[in-house]
Amino acid sequence: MIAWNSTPVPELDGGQADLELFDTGRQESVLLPTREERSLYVCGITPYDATHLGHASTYVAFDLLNRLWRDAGSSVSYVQNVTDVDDPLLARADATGVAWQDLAAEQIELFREDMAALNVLPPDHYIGAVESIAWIVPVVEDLVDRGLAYAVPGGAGEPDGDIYFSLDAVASLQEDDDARWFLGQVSHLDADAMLELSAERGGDPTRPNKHNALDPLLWRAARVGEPSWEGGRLGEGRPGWHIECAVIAHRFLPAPFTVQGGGSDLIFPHHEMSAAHAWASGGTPLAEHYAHTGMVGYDGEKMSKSRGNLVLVSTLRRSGTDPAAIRLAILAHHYRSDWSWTAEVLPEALARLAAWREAAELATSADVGLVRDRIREHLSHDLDAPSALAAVDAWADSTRDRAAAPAADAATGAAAQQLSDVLDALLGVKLRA
Ligand code: 5CA
Ligand code: ZN
Repeated sequence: MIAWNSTPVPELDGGQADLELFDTGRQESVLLPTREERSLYVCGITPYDATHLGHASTYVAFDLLNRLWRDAGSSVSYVQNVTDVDDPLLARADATGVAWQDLAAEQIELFREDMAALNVLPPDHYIGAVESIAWIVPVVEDLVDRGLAYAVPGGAGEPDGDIYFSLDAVASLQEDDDARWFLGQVSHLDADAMLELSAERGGDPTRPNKHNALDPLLWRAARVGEPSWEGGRLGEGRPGWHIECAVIAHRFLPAPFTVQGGGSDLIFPHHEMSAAHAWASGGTPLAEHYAHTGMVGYDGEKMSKSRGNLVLVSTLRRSGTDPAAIRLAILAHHYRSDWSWTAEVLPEALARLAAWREAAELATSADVGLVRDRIREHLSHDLDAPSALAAVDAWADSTRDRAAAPAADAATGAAAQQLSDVLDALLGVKLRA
């Protein structure tokens, strides 16, 4: 499907040093040297709720990574999916009496508008689950043929033919002393924690007749009242969630690609299982590194439709909030921290944006290089946006003081433009419309 539009990213002088990034799989920061080519997959939305601040914060975080790599001269291949058919989407469509396709189309369009407004660079490939079914089917068939997936018998209202991935069969393919894949290599959770999270996040650990309670669904046989597609030897049905991302990433990116990204709610089971699927079907790791964003809440609570506390990007936009301020509000929090949207967050961001706009008009060409280098430096330390913002604040304060003094350097309009180019290219914050 089509992604969204973006304005060209200004090109800056100089290059970026190596990037240090926290890798969930390795449980430590890793150094990513500058390379000609980098590749990124960020798990996209399930389009049943318009973009809330949590979603926005995740996509803005990986947008920083994308921008930093581009700034370093790397060419970045970026892929994002849209889970445009899945249980939560179908449930919401049923509950609200809309066709699931209409709900998805409407929410995807809103997401595109939100991303464009927030100056998030679009992926090169924006791929829906529905459009990837034809690529998923042969992968699942192959897993079944190789004894790595199995059908669970129906009964209790369930049809025959749901296909599950066998974690134990895949584990037994590994040489003991040379295990290149193991369950837990992304999340490092113990079995009890995995069972708990599997039940919470779309798995079905208590379903009878599974070989291992944690085995994830690969293919869901057709049910009355649910959409389904031709599945070759699998029969009519629709794909499971984790195989969607594994197959889309494999089709459009190198194996392994550089960074798999998403919110921390995706570490387990989603990224753990996608990694397992990729390994079992392609014989290579899914990604070199896994990066996860913290969860954004509202006043200390989880943000959710049922609590009625979703803060939507589209609502803020419609009320006239400058999207650059929304972006700054997000960037004021480190991407790995869990944080809450509170009454203070937006006023602080608006004040910062106004201060930066004022200071930019007074910028000299010496300021441009200084601000650029400080932002690069902070972002190269695990995308430390809050420190980058503090550095720009310090520059803005000193610029205001300097302008008040009689011996102020002459500011030029060209420097003001260059300074806003720096903030746009590296932070995605547009001072000028
Ligand atoms: N379609 C799947 C991924 S394949 C999905 O998780 N969709 S989602 O709409 O629920 O979330 C979209 C993205 O936003 C995911 O990367 C998810 O981890 C992230 N996300 C969801 N809620 C929050 C939140 N409260 N804070 C930060 N990120 C969030
Ligand atoms: Zn995903």
